Amino acid sequence: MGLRSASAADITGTVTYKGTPPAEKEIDKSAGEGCTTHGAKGTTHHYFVGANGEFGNVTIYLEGQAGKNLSTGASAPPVVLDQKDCEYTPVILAVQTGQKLKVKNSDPTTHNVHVQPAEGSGNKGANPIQPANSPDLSLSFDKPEMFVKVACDVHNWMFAWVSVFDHPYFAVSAKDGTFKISNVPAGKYTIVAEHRKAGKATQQIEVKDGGPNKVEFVMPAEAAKSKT
Ligand SMILES: [Cu+2]
Repeated sequence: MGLRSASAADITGTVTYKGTPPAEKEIDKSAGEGCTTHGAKGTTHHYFVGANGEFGNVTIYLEGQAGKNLSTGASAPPVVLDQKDCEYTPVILAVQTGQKLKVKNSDPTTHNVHVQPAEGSGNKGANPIQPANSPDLSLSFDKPEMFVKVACDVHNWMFAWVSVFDHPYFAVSAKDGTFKISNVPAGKYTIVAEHRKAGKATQQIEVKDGGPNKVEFVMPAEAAKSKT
């Protein structure tokens, strides 16, 4: 870790989707052997929006923390990506540089895990094959990058996106739209909520010892700007 101020606190908050999200596309898994234990029909999972707009799977992070050598990824517990019924669970993940991404195959079929960083990102691509009942794969990333694409070439509907940070100040919102970024040194920050389709929303926050340090995001960002 780099230098830390003496006091630190958690940032908690919620993300709400305002309006009706675009409909998901249907996917047909019937061509995939071992994919249909729970039915052949699926959908894309771009928007995780609850009945009251609770917006899950949004990546939230503090801006301006990159390049400060703050990553604790080497000692952080692994983040798990499972493959179940030929779908990724979860589809949105976030890790630190050097943190293990453990990939499981819970299916009775073969997947490959095609990791596709953007060109020039500094992250290496990979495409390991993972037959049924094979050991978990362990992947990691060297450089910060938003939404590294992970796909399966056997099942062309399988996608997951992994964001990589070189600091620990990020979270992915849960199904109920809540998130928590732990142990943030006291101070002023720009906090960003980013979603692959709904864009970015930013806010300023001053983190104080003893809190409450709450942030409420409304997305898409246009809706946030126009809210009264
Ligand atoms: Cu697959």
